[in-house]
Amino acid sequence: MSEFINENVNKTDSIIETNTTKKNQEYSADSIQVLEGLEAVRKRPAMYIGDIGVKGLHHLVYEVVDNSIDEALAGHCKNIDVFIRPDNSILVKDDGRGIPTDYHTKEKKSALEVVMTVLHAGGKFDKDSYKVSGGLHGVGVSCVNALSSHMKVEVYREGKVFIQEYSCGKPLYDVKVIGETDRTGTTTTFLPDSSIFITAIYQYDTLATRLRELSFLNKGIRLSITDERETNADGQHPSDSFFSEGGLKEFVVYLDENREKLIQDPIYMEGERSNIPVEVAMQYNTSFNENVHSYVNNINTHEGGTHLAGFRRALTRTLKTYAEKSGQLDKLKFEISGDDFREGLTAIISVKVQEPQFEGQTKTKLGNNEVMGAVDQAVSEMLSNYLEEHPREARMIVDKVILAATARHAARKARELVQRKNVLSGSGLPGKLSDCSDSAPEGCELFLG
Ligand code: 0RA
Repeated sequence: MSEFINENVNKTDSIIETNTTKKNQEYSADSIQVLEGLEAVRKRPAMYIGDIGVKGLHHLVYEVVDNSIDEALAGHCKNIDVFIRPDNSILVKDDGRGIPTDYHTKEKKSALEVVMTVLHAGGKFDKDSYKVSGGLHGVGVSCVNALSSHMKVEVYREGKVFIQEYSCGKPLYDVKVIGETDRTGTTTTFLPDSSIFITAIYQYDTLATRLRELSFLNKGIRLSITDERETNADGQHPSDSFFSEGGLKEFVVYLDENREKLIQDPIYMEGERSNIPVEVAMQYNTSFNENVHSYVNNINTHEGGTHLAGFRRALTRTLKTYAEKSGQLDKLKFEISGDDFREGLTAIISVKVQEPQFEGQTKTKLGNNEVMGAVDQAVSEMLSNYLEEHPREARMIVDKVILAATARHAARKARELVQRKNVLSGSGLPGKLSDCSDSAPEGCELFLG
């Protein structure tokens, strides 16, 4: 984020300089600001899209698709189609309202051109729109434009087809009307600049996997991908279409496809707490692994954060309270730990946060404190309702938790026994530790713990 702040400071400096040195003040300031912005992206692309390798190359597609997802989340778009063209350029087509094309008085150009050529101009026209999607770097489509040797946008809107093309982010001509139409939407084509990216080849599976994930995270949107570089035996291009009606519930079923499930259907909730949309699905299987994924604004938060903490807290507390009430814990001689509640658990937590604070090494850890309570509340309510309404399943889950706790307890006992034996016999340990077992077994135990 600090890069962006520096970027803006530089921009302001250059505007001030321009205003005091150039005659045609306003125009120069405007155009310099635009050019400087996109030049900065070309000069230091990694700062904006992460890297210039395979990841960055694919990030360009996600950035464009994210804009269409936003339009879909606002309720105006149902279909997003991605095509890998024979020359490794990418075409993204949506059936939204179309990017506005009206004249933008402040920038003295079409709104469409502003969106395509000004850094961070994405959401300017629709302040009230529900805009939470957006890549990890949230840089907008103008960055993709800056890093493309050629880009073209077609807008279907108000009965007309508008078009503009660019080279390395610079418009080749003003926005123009090239025909009439009875549909609405936006179609964007771009060819990543081969002088910037280390690789130019798109991976079908990588894009397909992300589009599948997006379809689960945003139920009701149809996303498709077609690879025009290949032709099957039947003369068709390889293609996949993703659509999820059940959202995260289906995501969890998909993830657990090859595992034996403990309960028949995933536990699922969708709702809003303190203005934060929260969606959670969870399923227990017979394995011992924890498989919990969390998302913020469609971004996988690998490092977790407050939303995950809220989920864990609610899970532990709600299950524990239920288990205690049910009497199933009465004979248990030891404490259940948080980990025990997550053995064999597959879960997805997805929240949409208006101003996410991303922290951590890879900026994939949510920092917003208010999200913890929202998720905690939502999950507590969902889970306690579920447990009350599904006593048979509830019993199986508690049994599974007790099994995990018992196994953990037994493993610990066994380990302690082996260590104690080793310490007392003085065998199998290097000199220093063996010596210490004679003089201070207590301290040694602690040390070996
Ligand atoms: C802001 C306002 C409006 C549409 C969009 C953004 C929009 C942007 C993109 C980017 C890709 N596809 C898109 N579709 C729509 C329209 C506002 C209005 O019509 O009143």
